[in-house]
Amino acid sequence: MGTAVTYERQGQIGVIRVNNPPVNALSHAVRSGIMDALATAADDASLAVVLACDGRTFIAGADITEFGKPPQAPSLPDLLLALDNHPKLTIAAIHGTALGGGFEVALTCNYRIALATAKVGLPEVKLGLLPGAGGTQRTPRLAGLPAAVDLITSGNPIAAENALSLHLVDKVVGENLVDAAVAYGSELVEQGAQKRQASTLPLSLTTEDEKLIASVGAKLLKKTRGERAPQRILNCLLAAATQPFEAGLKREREEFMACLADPQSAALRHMFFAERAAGKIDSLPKDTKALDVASVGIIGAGTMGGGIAMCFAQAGIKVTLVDMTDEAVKLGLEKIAKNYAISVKRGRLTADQTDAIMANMTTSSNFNDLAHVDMVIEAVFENLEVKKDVFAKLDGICKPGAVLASNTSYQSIDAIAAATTRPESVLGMHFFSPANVMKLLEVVKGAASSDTVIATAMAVGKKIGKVSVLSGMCYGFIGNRMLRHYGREASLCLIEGSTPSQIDSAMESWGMAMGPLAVSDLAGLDIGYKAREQLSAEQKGDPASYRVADRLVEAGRLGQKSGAGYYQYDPETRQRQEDPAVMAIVTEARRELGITPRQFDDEEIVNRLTLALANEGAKLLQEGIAQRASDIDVVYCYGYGFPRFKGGPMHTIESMGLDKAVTLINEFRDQLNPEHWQTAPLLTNLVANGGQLADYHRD
Ligand code: 3H9
Repeated sequence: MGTAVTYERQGQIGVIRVNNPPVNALSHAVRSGIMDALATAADDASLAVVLACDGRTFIAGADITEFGKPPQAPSLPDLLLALDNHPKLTIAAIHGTALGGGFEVALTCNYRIALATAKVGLPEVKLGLLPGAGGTQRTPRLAGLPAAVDLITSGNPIAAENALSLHLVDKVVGENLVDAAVAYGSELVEQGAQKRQASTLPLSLTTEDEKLIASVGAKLLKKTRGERAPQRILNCLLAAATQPFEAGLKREREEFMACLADPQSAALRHMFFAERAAGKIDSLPKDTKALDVASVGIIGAGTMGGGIAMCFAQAGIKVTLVDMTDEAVKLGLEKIAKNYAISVKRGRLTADQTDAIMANMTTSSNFNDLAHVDMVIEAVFENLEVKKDVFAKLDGICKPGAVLASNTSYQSIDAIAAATTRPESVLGMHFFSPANVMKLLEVVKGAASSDTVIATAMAVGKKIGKVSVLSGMCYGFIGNRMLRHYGREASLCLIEGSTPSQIDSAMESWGMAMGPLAVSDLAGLDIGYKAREQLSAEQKGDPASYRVADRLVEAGRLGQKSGAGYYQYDPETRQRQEDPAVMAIVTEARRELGITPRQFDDEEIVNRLTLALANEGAKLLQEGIAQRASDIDVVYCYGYGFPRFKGGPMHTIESMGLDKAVTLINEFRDQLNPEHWQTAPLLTNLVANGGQLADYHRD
């Protein structure tokens, strides 16, 4: 049986225990161990069998690292066939999170008992998969089709009590789970309980169900922007309600295998591990301890500062929100309260919850009130001199050891740190707008930032629910440095012959949450315009890459805030519409620069924009600004609306083939602009040596 699974008798009850840290995933050793234990239990004198797990959780699913490798018998479906046909009563004892294949194991048992703190769910859709071991067939038979549709297409786990009310769990206990499960088993035996197989429960399709499946399908098509697993899940659920169990199971297997072979699932599985890898900092000594952060000061009560304050207050950390005047902090706080009022109205939070969050916030217009906080995050105007002044002031006020962070998007952390006498305490914590919604946090390491300060920022990021990625110091850090190249190519595609709607639609159909020009309109075209005003002609680069944007601003088209930018916006719905006036501006800019427009196809747009990102990403990787390629993917998927089902820009080129990516980049270099398209040496080297971005580590 090995060490991953053990079997023992407690009186008349056999107890199978899985012990496969950290999450008891169904690796080959676990599958074969359970299979052996079931065989032992079938032949001994036990009257019922409890399946329980050691450690922090019940089985949290198939072992994701095994996907894509040659299958090893027994497969999970084979194991579940043996479990379903087992001669004894079977009882799953659930604690922690019974997820995916783990919950499918539990659903195949005859009875389920759970700790009140446990959660159950079928999160496969988040990996571009579907429950492939009977989950799509057993769940609707136990809980009904509407509940199954919700559980499996959302992938979100539900609490034990909720599962109880949906008949997915039979009993909930507060403590001593395994003892309670053994007692439950004895009770069932005494009562003469029969084996109860979800597979034999009846299920039919009502007209209401049919309507539900059609409407959920339509909604998901729009929401998931091209993900295929949700539709495949609905196919399986439809089969569950219209076909015998065996036929439904066969359909599920076919759809599961199709998902597994789909590059979307490979990308989503890549993202699963990428998110977890991002939290690990290779250069930090193992014993580095993060400081406790119980209180934080946020400087700047504008949109950004307010959003950051919300993140901390929601995580139970005391916030002091500071701005120059009482009026500014009052306005900031009102805006926060308004945001929470909307959340209450939409049912996302209760009034009591928002009161508790607001109670974590105090405001001040006096920097001296930051004397005792554990961490300060500066979110003032994006100007180096202003930021240096703030940090010099903080240096005189804050207690020794306080972490001093800047939310700058571009400025040098080293220059900011040099304004203090404690550069080791200074680093960047770059949030993305709206800060209370966007998951990404770039933690920017300055030359002097200490290990403790870096570890603290990463730990705090996790505590406030962000996915944190470490970036080294360069202009724009990981995300915005790459974005310049993406934005440049979008502008060049426009002036060379495309249209705003073709560019945005091409990128959106490919999977981006929003096309690049629509994003510029949302952010405000005046921001880039003002930034360019500070630059020399040389720094601004190729005029073709900003001429149209300049002319739009000069025509008063600042983006959504002025009702028009690259598009015209409906004042009520904010729906974008093409505007002939924009194409007149584009035509004039082409004439000024002597550009003859040409036909564009969507593929060129997608290739130019994604390869511009990835090529710069490879340079960041080689320079050591990013720790690993997958960190860059996390930055783009969580901060810039890159589709997770494409796995980020680096995974995109890895999966298209680095040789093909380099060939295209070289073609762009030769045909478009050698300065814009300097092929990253790392990519050329990897192609020459047959290497992979995923394996690249800078020495
Ligand atoms: C499936 O079941 C398909 C079946 O329907 C059909 C098959 C035929 N496999 O997240 P954490 C690792 S699909 C391998 O930091 P937490 C994880 O990488 C699967 N490894 O902990 C990390 O490693 P490291 C459906 C896994 O406490 C470590 O465990 N199930 C797996 O914050 C700790 O993870 C899911 O999708 C796995 N299944 O959260 C559940 N899971 O330390 C996926 C975790 O080296 N898992 N690891 O970085 C989760 O959602 C969370 O891990 C969980 C714990 C909530 C369980």
